[in-house]
Amino acid sequence: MRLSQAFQPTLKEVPAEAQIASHRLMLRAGLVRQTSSGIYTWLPAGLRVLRNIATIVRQEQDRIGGQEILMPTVQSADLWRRSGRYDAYGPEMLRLEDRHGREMLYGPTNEEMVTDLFGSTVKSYRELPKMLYHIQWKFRDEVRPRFGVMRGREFYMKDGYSFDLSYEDAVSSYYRIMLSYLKIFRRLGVQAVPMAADTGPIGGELSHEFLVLAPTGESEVFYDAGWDEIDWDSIGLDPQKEEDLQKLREIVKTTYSATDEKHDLSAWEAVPEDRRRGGRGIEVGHIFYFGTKYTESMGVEVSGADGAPLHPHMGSYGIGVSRLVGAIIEASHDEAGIIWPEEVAPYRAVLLNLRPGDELCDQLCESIYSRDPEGLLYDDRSDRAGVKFNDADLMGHPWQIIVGPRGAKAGMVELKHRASGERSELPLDEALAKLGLG
Ligand code: 5CA
Repeated sequence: MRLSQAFQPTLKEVPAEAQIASHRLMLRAGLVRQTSSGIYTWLPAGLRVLRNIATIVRQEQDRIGGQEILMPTVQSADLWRRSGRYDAYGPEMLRLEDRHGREMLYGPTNEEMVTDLFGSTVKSYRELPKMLYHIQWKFRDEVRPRFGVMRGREFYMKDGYSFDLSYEDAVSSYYRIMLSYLKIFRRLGVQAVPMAADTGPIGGELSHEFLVLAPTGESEVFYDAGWDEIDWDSIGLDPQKEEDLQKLREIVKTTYSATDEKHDLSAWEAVPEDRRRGGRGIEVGHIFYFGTKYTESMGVEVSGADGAPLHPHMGSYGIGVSRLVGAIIEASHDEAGIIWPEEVAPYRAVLLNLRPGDELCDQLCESIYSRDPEGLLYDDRSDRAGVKFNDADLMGHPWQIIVGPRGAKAGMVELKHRASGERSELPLDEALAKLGLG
């Protein structure tokens, strides 16, 4: 994309309403615009990040047997009356009425809808287990929407739902998802620690939140340094192997972690002092095992192996996809702007033409840009070099390819790695090879 043509309205001034870094940076870098309290339009660069996150989530869910569906945002109140949650949910639910006077709502989550779908489709134990998920907009009329997309009213969530025949199978599904989540967050370039949690309006008896450490997080967190030492990508645990899920359960049991709500002082004191870590955290995911809560209340059963009907055991598993955009920035930025992890960045590299109009600079830039016009952002604007450097740092693409008249003459470009700040002057071929554009 040529920046001269891009719809990416960067702002020089820090917007007054933005209290935390990620909110400020998202507005300044032109990722989102607020349309009303807690509701945002996603601009092209922001949408690219949102999609990149969703793609990683999708790949990892599919890898463990998840099947993607897409349920609607608008639901009927009757569905929620069947589970008893229509009245219980309270003022966070946006209630609507259609032209026939039928009560509807904008879905804050989808347990009822997916349970009904499952119940009307699956009849026999032979068809279990099943894991369905979708990535869809949700609405919760939060009392205090704040921090930009972090606590919005309309937000994008991956919600997944598992159906198993027994408690044991359902708990395996739960830990399979937990392992998948740990891999997802690792791929997204953030460190997220699972912490035992309350189940709130979703219900159930087993629940963990995943928290990304950041000083502006809404919860206080306490955890054993062990969580920082595990690389979930290379740990070699296979979510499809029961014995590996057991190993994960052992890690969870023996490596302390808790938010302030669940903090256990005596367990904390058993953690050696030099291994105690604390701070604040942003909840980017939340998983629940709630057994037969919905299958019983909504009258969903399948025939068991012995012919007797049984209520499948369920769990539900959320990831805050839009919140993650903010959380990743909270965890990865500096004074100058955003530092995108490679896999989520809107563009892998930005190409800076320091002297548009100079024949050599233009030629060199065009030849680089033509190798990957989809994956490169080409700053071909006629602005001063300083403006381009500042915008490049603000937008935070992992690499900057800098082309100036002196280098262009010698067939050299400068590469800047945004995260480390390292700069190197390289022959064009070498620079391209390093970025996989050779
Ligand atoms: N049905 C369950 C699991 S699918 C559920 O709704 N869980 S939840 O309430 O914990 O939400 C899942 C995730 O959505 C949270 O971990 C959080 O990352 C994100 N989320 C929740 N509320 C908001 C909000 N107001 N703005 C942005 N993200 C949110």
